[in-house]
Amino acid sequence: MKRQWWKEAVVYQIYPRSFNDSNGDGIGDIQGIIEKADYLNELGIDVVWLSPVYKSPNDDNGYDISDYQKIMDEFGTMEDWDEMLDALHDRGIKLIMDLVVNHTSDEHPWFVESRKSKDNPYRDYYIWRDAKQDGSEPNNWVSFFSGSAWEYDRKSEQYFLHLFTKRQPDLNWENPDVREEVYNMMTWWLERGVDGFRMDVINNISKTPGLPDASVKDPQSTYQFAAEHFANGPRLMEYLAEMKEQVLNHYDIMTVGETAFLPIESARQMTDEQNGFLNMVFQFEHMAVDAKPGTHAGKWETRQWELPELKEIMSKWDKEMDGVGWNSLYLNNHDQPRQVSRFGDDKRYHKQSAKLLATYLHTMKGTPYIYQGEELGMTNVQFTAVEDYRDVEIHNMYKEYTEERGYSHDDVMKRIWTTGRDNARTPVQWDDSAHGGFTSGEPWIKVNPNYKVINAKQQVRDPESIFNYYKQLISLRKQEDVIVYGDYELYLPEHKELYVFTRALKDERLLVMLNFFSGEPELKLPEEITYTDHSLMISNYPVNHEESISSLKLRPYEARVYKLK
Ligand code: ISL
Ligand code: CA
Repeated sequence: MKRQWWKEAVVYQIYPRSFNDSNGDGIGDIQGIIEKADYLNELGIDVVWLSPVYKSPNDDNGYDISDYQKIMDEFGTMEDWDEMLDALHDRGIKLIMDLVVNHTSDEHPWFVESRKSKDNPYRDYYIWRDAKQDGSEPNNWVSFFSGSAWEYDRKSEQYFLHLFTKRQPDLNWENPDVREEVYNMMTWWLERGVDGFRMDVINNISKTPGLPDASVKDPQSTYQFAAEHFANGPRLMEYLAEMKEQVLNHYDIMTVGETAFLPIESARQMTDEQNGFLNMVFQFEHMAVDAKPGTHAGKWETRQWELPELKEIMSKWDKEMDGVGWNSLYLNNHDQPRQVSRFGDDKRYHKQSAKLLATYLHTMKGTPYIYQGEELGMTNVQFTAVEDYRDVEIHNMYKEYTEERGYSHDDVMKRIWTTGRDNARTPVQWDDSAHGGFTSGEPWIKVNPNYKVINAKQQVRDPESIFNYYKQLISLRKQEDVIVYGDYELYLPEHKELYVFTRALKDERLLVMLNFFSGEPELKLPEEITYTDHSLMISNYPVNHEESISSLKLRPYEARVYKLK
């Protein structure tokens, strides 16, 4: 495997609206990021992935872009952006931008033109279709955010496609002019100094020709989830190859594709170090371990997750990508609930389980992604009024579930508490002052009331904190090649509580022991793991260094990493 800076890096995701507000208007902004550059540097991360900061009417918090080459007013100016890039670069931190090119905002000038008439030169920048004979939508696809994926435009008497909200029309990638506009825009940012892109829903840009009806997955619903027709379409690899040739090849950058519903063979092809197009992808299989299988609405129907299933998925991705491409490692982001609430115990074992999950992510093979506040063990939130939520997905779902599906308010709120995206979007908790020190004004979304106990100020100075544990994990990665490049091998795949694996590179070997639950299971080390000497590298409990490791009892959520000789 080739050495690459992006394999050795730890990425930190900033969701700017919720990160830090510098001017008291209640909305995080670019100057707010600059204020925290030293904090990021102290944590030791190498790359910032910045969620969208482009001009946007904010129907989907910036994932609906109306100008790719302007900064959203609420976030600042292009001068602020340049200053932020310098502030990061001065500290040796790279910046990757979010590239959202499956769709634009309906306020993008291309769409404003496109909807004017059927013969407008921009008409074909988007996906317009006639109604079916009976006047209904061109097909039965459901949008990610409830209802039909088609919106009727009265003036020009056709429907346009939107996989997300009706204010996020899908671009028509079959049109070479659209592709050229996108490539030019990417080059423009690269020339400005960005170090790469995270590509939003990039495997959705090619759709099945003819846009046929999707198969019925939810018999109660008129509209059906259509991943078989919008994900991994026939021209996807061709478009990525073109993008690589025209743009990516000319820069030393890092690229990561967001790719739900991506078959592992396609991930191999996409990230192949020789002939692929992107450095890595975010696969989603492990995000479904607690979802009811079948439809996308499974997101709102959860089940108890099982450790053997998580091990199987993660080990499969390791094995399949080994020697071909590279994996990204994440357990949460701005679309997912907080990892300590979902996979740990945010009450009785908050600190221990947050550190356990951190140990896991930072010792697997791949590039770890930290989502803002994760390094503090920030948790899910429970607002009782639906009005306190801001996410368009939550509001659409609440309406559909209470009005059309007949669920009670209490029932739907419980679902939102478990899986809603706003769990991740409450402001970062900087200190124990009003609103967690996020803003001097009224925050755009309420702060999690636990900011008095969970906040950065307290954790930066506490050597035992989650923050300082992350810091330690990140610095270990810088010292030990085996953490980055070592081969992964899983032991005890069926064990329901323990996740045990080794990493090996030449004569360097690591042994990782993780107790994922609150029991105290006994670990009898498999005989294949041979060693003459062992030394502890990191752990989330005090450990007697002389203790034998051939057989031991692990404490609730205990994590240990040993170096074996
Ligand atoms: O959280 C989800 C909705 O239930 C995901 O399925 C999510 O919509 C999907 O991963 C795509 O996410 C990305 O594109 C969306 C945007 O809303 C998300 O924030 C973004 O990460 C549309 O741009
Ligand atoms: Ca602000």
